[in-house]
Amino acid sequence: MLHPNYYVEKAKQDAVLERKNIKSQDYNGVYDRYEYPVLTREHIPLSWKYDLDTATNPFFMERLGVNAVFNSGAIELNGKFYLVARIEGNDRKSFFGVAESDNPIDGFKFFDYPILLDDTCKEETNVYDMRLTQHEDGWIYGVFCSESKDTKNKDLSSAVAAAGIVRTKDLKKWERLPNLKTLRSPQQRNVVIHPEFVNGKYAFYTRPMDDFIDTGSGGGIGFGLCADITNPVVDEEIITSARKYHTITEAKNGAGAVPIKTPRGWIHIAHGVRNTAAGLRYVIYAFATDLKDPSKVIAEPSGMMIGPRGWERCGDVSNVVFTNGAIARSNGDVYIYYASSDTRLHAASTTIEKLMDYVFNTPKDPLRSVECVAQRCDMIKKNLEILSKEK
Ligand code: M1P
Repeated sequence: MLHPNYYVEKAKQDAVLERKNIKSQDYNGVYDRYEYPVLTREHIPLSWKYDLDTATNPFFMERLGVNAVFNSGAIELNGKFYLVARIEGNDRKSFFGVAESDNPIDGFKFFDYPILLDDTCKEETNVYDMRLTQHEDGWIYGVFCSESKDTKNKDLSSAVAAAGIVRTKDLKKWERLPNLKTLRSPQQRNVVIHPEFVNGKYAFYTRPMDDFIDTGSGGGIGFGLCADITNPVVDEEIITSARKYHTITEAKNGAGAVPIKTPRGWIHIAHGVRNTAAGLRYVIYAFATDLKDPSKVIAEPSGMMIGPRGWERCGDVSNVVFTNGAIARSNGDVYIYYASSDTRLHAASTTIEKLMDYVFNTPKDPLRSVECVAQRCDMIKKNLEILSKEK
């Protein structure tokens, strides 16, 4: 006999899991938002939080609570949709859970257990933000942030970020590989494996950083090649999408979803950060790189693609939208999974055709107010001519 509150909580959870998602009224022509998040802490199985034994938990208390479910890798496999979410316990430690659905926008249910990584990295304290790459070598790679205490620094909160790597064929059995070594960057976060070999080598998008929070001299999203994935080392990192003064990437940026291959180039959906009096503000932006040379930026639409709106602006780390997963379907549909304020995960839908139009036909940021106004006035002038003919 279970505690009566179990049935109450189970019914509440079933309602969340069975809730159908609907497109929101929010319009921009580039993508659609959805009314309900696709993953929240309400999606976490009760068996992950409560001791269901009434002898040891007579008050049906959460013993191992979960604070947030957010930044998720995403993949479509054998006709099903999978999210590998960052789950943060009440103890501040993050871990990964795989959620499965028959469709991309609702009904995601977690596997029975979270992912228990091989304990190969004894100094590692925290793990988060897995990117899932279906690589042409036949493996699915998961690259995530592996965080450890910086023992060389007296500051208690000083940490070191590195890129951890796992691989799997079925999202159930995960093999851990050594962490990536980047010979010229002391810290790494937001690392993504490119899905194809480049010059016969594995290609990594990196984010060179001098420090745990500040990227310092790190100039933007890096790109480097690695000959052996079982002993992963990147020597030279060149900058693809660079940080720029007075733009959405001024403070830092980082690769997000695995790049999407389109007839005109690789489309990247990344995050950009700027500083404000209210703290760091994270938005999502897009750019394209050359099909043959995925490090060469060939289109860079101005500004943000997704910014935190309405209730997305509030949460554990407010004013943040962040993506590390998207699914591009063979029928041309694209689902971008983005988290808001480090608290919950949302879906946005678009198509390859719309993304190409957005990335290649949206004007570039001219980087100065006066030129931005001139750019806008050109469009207004054309529009007024069109509208005058409508009368
Ligand atoms: O809190 C916002 C994000 O901060 C970090 O991203 P970045 O490395 O670009 O600063 C990550 O911890 C990420 O998980 C988090 O969402």
